[in-house]
Amino acid sequence: MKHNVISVVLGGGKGTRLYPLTHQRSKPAVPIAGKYRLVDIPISNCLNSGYNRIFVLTQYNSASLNSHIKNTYNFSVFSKGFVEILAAEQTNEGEKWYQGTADAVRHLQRYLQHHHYEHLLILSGDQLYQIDFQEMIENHIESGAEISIATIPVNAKDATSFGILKADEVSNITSFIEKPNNTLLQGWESEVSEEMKAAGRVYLASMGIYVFNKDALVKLLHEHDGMDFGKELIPDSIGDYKIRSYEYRGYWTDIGTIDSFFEANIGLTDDIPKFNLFDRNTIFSRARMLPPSKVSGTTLDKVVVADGCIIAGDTIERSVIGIRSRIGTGSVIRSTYVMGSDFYQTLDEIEYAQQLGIPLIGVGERCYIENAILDKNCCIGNGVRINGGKHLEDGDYDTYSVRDGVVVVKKRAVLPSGTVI
Ligand code: ADQ
Ligand code: ADP
Repeated sequence: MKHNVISVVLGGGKGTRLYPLTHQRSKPAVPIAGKYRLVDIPISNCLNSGYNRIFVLTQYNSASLNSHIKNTYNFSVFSKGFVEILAAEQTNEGEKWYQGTADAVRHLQRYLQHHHYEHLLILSGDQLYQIDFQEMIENHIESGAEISIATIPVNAKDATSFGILKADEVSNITSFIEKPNNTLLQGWESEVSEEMKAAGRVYLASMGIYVFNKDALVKLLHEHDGMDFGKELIPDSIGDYKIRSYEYRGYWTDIGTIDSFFEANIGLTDDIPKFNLFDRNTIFSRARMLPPSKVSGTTLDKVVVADGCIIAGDTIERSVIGIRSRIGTGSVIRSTYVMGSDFYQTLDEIEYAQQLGIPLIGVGERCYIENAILDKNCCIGNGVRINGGKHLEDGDYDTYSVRDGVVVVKKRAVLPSGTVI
């Protein structure tokens, strides 16, 4: 490998915008596309780019994230590769959580001292994209930059959720503003391609993906006591460091909210999805040795089905069906992400639950489910009707939440037969 890179995945945001999916797990552990977890995306991008020394910084020392990383990313003894989780509470400096993204990397420096590297690649843990980081780092080195930020044009509506920047004709960043409100946006337009202009995407947004030269990072973190890259360190370093915009042209989406998480998952069922799972680049995840999925009497249209499912429903359309899902006879599922379950019930357990009238794990018989996310291990009884959509107001209830019209049934929730949402 010609570049000497260590990658850092920032996986520790509070994840409040992904509640209730983040109620019982850390954000990087949220299951995506029926069989992966969010953290697999940035890690796979690193591995596919040839960078195999990776730290994952998280606030929660989540057992499920730890076991996922431990069981998935095992390198051979001949490799120097590692994927290591550093949880905020494990540090000796104090009980305090990381105060922000820069603070998290500041804590990491202690561990980095033991490693030889020239560039630090800093990534978000909640984005869906496929990027060749080698090309980005090549570009960074050739340009003589000290810091590079991956950027993408966005429209005015989205611009308020991102760091927005301006760059000169040779892509050196000249100004940066973090999440400007509408009134501040004027004057932040950039020269973009005709295609982007036609789509109204005239603001150059930071993708929250940074390449730092080691020396520049050490100096920056030493000179500035800011806690956050986007809010403080990047805007503060303009003029003092050579910072470059690396404009990315592929598909990229921030999946920080339920709405964007839902769209990203359902989007996988398109004929040619923007995020292509069926690509030469592997998306790595846990090898589970599950049996193949079994389907009987079901009409499936635009459906992504993971391993180990037992499907006997009537119709499933534009949906993602996750590992070990059970779907009962006569059920109809539309525009829904069923995450699946962590384990199978045995035939004895099934018989016992049926005797007591307790819904089984999975979706029961004759259900109608539309515009929903069913978290793992949900027990949906018979004849349950979930009709998500914009007519529903946002809210939080015992067994489910509604966000932007999407009904999110909580992990392990039991919806008795006949429930209507
Ligand atoms: P946000 O995504 O809103 O904006 P932030 O909340 O700092 O910024 O999260 C960035 C990443 O770091 C996320 O993956 C998050 O989970 C993680 N993270 C947040 N706080 C952390 C902490 N204390 N410890 C560890 N990890 C943490 C950022 C930039 C914007 C840019 C967008 C692009 O600030 O400029 O436009 O990313 O999505
Ligand atoms: P995944 O395939 O999503 O990584 P695992 O197969 O590792 O999930 O299982 C996830 C969790 O479910 C683990 O903590 C495991 O111990 C737990 N689990 C497995 N079988 C059962 C069971 N029969 N009852 C309760 N929990 C179980």
